[in-house]
Amino acid sequence: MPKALIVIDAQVDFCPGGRLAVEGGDQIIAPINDLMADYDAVVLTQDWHPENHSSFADNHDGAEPFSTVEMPYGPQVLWPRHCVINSPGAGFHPALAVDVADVIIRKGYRPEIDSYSAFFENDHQTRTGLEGYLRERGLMSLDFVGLAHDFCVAWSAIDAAKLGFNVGVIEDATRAIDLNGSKKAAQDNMRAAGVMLK
Ligand code: VGL
Ligand code: ZN
Repeated sequence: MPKALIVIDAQVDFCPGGRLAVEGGDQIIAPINDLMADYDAVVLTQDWHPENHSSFADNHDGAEPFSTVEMPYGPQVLWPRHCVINSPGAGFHPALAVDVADVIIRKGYRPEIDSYSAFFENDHQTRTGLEGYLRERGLMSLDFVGLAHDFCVAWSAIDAAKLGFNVGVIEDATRAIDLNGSKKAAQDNMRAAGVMLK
């Protein structure tokens, strides 16, 4: 079965020194590059937020980063400002092998809604178009890597499993934010959805 490697948000702001740094985030870049040759296609995602994005704590009066608010589409964690469109932090890690990517999916560019998953925005309804791209190319087996394990990687992998793809997560090539036990919860939710943790 043709298979794709989906590299989630391997961006400067999620690596040490970035605005929403994930511990050890830079350590996974070389392993991800090495994995690419084993796949029929490589997909990169890029978190890509406008200045007025509703997931930024500083766009909510008095809100602290890492607190949760209720949005029309459900609960939403408020993050430090990160991956602002065209800012250096929104760029891919400089060592990532971007040239070999078949397609780059941007997400989170609508001010009113966040998008952790590469397939659906956080309302679980608005589609990014990635499912159609993969199906048209017959890429029904997917392995996920990248940042962050417990948010964008997990949400993407769970959506892919629900959509009927054969899904794995290569955990050594991910790193977690681990907010209030979110890594363990993400692992439990992925297993329950039929995602293979490799
Ligand atoms: C992510 C929080 C906010 C991620 C993106 O890539 O996991 N997390 N935006
Ligand atoms: Zn984001």
